Amino acid sequence: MRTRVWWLIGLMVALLGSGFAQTLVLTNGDVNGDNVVDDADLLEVQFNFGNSTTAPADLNGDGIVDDADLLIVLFNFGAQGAPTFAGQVQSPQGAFSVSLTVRLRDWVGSAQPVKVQLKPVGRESDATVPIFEYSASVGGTDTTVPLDNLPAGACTVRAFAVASGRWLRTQGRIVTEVPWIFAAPTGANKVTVYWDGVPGATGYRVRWGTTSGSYPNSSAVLPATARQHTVVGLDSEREYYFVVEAAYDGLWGPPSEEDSAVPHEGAIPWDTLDPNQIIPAVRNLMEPPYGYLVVLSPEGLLYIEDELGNRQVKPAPYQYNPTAGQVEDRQGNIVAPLQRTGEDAESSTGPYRRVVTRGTGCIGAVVMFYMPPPVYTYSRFINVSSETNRTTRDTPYAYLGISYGDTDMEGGIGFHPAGRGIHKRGQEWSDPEREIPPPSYNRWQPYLKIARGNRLFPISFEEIGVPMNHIRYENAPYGLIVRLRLIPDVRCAKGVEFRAKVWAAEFDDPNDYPRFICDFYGFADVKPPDRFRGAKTRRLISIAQIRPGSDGYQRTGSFFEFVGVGYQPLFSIGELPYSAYAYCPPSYQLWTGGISDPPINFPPGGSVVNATVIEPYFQEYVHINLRR
Ligand SMILES: [Ca+2]
Ligand SMILES: [Ca+2]
Repeated sequence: MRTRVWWLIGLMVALLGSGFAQTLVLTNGDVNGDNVVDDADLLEVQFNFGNSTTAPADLNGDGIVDDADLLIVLFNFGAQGAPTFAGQVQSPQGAFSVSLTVRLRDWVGSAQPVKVQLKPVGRESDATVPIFEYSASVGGTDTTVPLDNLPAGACTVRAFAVASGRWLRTQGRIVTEVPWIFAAPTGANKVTVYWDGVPGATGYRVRWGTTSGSYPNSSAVLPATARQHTVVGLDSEREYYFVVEAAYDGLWGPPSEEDSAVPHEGAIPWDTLDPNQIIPAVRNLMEPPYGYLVVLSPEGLLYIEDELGNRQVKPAPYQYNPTAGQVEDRQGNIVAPLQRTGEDAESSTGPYRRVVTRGTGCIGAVVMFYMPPPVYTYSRFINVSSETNRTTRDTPYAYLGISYGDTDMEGGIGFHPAGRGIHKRGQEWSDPEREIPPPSYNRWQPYLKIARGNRLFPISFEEIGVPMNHIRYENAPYGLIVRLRLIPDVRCAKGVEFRAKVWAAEFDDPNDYPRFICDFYGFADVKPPDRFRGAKTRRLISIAQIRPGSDGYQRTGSFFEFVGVGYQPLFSIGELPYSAYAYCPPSYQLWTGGISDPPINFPPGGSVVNATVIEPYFQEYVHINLRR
């Protein structure tokens, strides 16, 4: 008998559309369980020929060893199963699910216990990478085996019967879905689709249609490096629905979540990557179209225009790490802590202390804040303990936030004391590449962040070493008045506008607009909440404090006092020209008890967080005190 050795690759079926399925068929004929069908198995069948038995020599499970079993060996003669994986079996951990169909070939007996194991493609022999394992009961007909809690990526999957004898270990491949997509209109007749990569994927395709859930159109196969694709020739003002699929060598994974977009005149042409087209298109959406412009594009590029009209484009230098709750540079060095949702100032532990008012049913907000100067004559109103630069990096913030589903966006300003830069190797650097010193002055820095689930996301945040938008106190001895506005664009632009306008506070004259200092305008991609439902709007004053002490909060020595909401409590007691408004389409309304909880103290006596309410919901001033 000639010897043929070939790898059994499971039959893969990837159907276009919702009928996505893959099938692993385990090859029969290995009577002695050595993972090869050869002479030894043939001899076993011949030796037991005519016997009634439940032993593996009865390969097809009909209770007798006969011609049918002999044919199974002959038909599969020379076949060799896939090897075992190296590594330890571990519980699967991940966010993805794929269904696999498994079948025992040439089997009429009862269902048998089968194990399905998988490892990332290319790491099959790497013992340091764990094996994820699933158990199923499988017979001679197709059995669906759900593989839940998978990591993202392309995996080699191997299935084998738990009992020795009959079936070879069979190998196939699966690829999970694309974890995130975003479809943005980029012109009157086109939409650009962005996505996150699937580890190990060899290609992608974008599919679309005009009905949700149906995608009759498909792009060509796009390379493994592709992360965006522009679909052209679409009808203007018509809604299209998109999914992205990842492939491993022609095997297509399940479709991503769906996103939709409406091509329209005036859409921002992100796909051109041209600041001279993108910036004017964004300006066209602004009212009024002045001020510094810092635009965060869907793929994480910053488009910047300064007050002289100089334009530039560069990768967003920082990203938001939702797991750690901090802003990091691309090397993972810490820039600043940011807020994490879901923890209250009133809880006994938490990464920060804050005063928050929040409500549902609105999708945006405008709030006027008063920010005291760090020091005025001999009084200190803002203090960030210098030693915390290396540890907690506690620092004051004032910001607005909106969350819905797993998306959270936040825009505001954060205080950075003189001497703080990027935390790297136990030191403060302004620029880790050039290793120049951090700024020697106190400043506020605007930021705009979007987080979706635990995805690392680029952030619009002015670079510490490039101080164009550092808001300094040098011309504002009485403090700053900051007007924050955060609102998803409801005019089909599929974006969120964030604006911080800053004036120097004037002594005894709070009702005239004081001297204008700067205007920061951010624009980032986001999916506005479906018909504006389910959004939670919040406004906050906080000190980030990322390492709580044993008594629930750490007395770091930092404090932040006399910050006002719609109110200027320090040098000239009085209302600010605007107080607090929430945006509920189609218009703004006062931030009232109808939409929000009032601010509260922590502990109730207010020794750590003290909110003095002037008018409930939209006028107050706040002290947060972590003095030791
Ligand atoms: Ca064998
Ligand atoms: Ca038989």
